[in-house]
Amino acid sequence: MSKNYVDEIIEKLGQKYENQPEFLQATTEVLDSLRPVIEKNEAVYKKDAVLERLVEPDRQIIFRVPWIDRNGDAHVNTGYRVQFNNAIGPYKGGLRLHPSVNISIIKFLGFEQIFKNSLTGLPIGGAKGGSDFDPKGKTDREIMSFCKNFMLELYKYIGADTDVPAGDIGTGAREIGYMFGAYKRISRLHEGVLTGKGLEYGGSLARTEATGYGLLYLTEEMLKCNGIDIAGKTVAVSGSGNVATYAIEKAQQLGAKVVTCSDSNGWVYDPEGIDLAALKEIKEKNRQRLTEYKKYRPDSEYHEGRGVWSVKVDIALPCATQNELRLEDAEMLVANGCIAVAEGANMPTTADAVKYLQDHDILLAPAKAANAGGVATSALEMSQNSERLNWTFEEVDSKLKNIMINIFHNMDDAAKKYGMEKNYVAGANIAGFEKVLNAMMAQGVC
Ligand code: NDP
Ligand code: 2IT
Repeated sequence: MSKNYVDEIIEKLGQKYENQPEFLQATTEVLDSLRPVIEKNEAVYKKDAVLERLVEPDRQIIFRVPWIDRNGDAHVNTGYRVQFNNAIGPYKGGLRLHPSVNISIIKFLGFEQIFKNSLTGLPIGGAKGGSDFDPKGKTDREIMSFCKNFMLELYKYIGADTDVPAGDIGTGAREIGYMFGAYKRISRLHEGVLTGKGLEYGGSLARTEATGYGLLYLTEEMLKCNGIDIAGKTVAVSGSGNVATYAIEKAQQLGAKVVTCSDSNGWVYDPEGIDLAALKEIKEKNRQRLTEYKKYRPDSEYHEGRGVWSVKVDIALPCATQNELRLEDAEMLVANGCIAVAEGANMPTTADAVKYLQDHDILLAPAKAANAGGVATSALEMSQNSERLNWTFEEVDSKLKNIMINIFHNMDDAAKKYGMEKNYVAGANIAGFEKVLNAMMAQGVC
């Protein structure tokens, strides 16, 4: 018997990109979920090479970024922008600045972004970019030098109706500001070419909070639909950046107690609940390490290394980076009675950990759905830029909440429709894919 179409593509990808493990991890999970959709009309999709076109980016731009340090010495990093798929709208996705960045990571993120953006219900395609530049410990001037030089090349490929980058790990309001300044100067256009902009020059209220808040809106809805109230629950959060901070804020507002957070050096356990004001001062204002936290909360514990998933909690919210929640962590969470995991970071759970959690009936909200609030609010920023108006915080926040509730129900319905009730991983992949598939089929082979 000849191999089915999905297996054929998974095998080809494995051969062609054996040195891109994160990209293979992301594509294998998605393609595996899409089997029931593809099988319905396999011959037609195969004839049109739908899956080949889905897994190969429209284009991958890789460029040199020189910058000058505080001593006047020049350095060079590699810049990336992978424009993956624009079937349903302009390319959209963040820029990651972290020394671990490589083409595999940018491709996995860009691929995931296609389905995430589709799930938002808004007209945005998938892309991702960034650089192996390390912003940690750099002065503002060094960051500025990098960002201006990064945009000196990137500007050629982006635009308000072409490709709209935004923040991600290592790229926050400061970096977006420097990049926007460079774009404006080069192009002479004051347009919505980036999202996550400052409020004074086209940014949207609630974009800073959106990913973390959205994560909690979706988690609350998922729990509610499974007969569970989030109020009173104990929560472990990893990370202490943009997503983690506002996940903690909203979890606390909803009456849950968050007892952990982390950075790449270590983690904090605060049994009385994380002091959010202290965390914001340490991370957002002072850009310091989490070792500082104990100065604000003497009764808390700081541990070097990994460990947030060893604490007994009801809910786990990984909000740092890919593959940070591994099989041994999943085993500890289950053993400690955890009921739900919702992914704030992109692909934070390894494939074997996903399987273990699902096999043990843990409610698992995948990143594509759970962290889509950030990019959804970016799309709302684009709308505001287009109409040259600013909406109130309440208006944006209530739209965000509706979007997250809709995403939950769309993935829940898709899982049920294909006989995989409560498999939200499959549900999100299918629901995100169906719209992109229909658009690709309607637009012909291109
Ligand atoms: P930030 O740069 O604001 O924060 C990242 C946090 O994760 C920091 O605490 C950082 O610690 C930690 N971290 C990063 N890399 C590693 C690593 N390799 N090992 C351990 N810890 C690490 O980024 P965001 O909060 O914006 O992003 C977090 C995650 O959420 C990412 O997966 C991102 O792709 C995803 N995401 C972000 C969105 C957004 O709108 N910002 C939207 C949707 C998803 P340290 O400071 O020590 O490096
Ligand atoms: O992973 C993500 O969705 C983001 N980093 C946000 C992208 C965006 O365009 O707001």
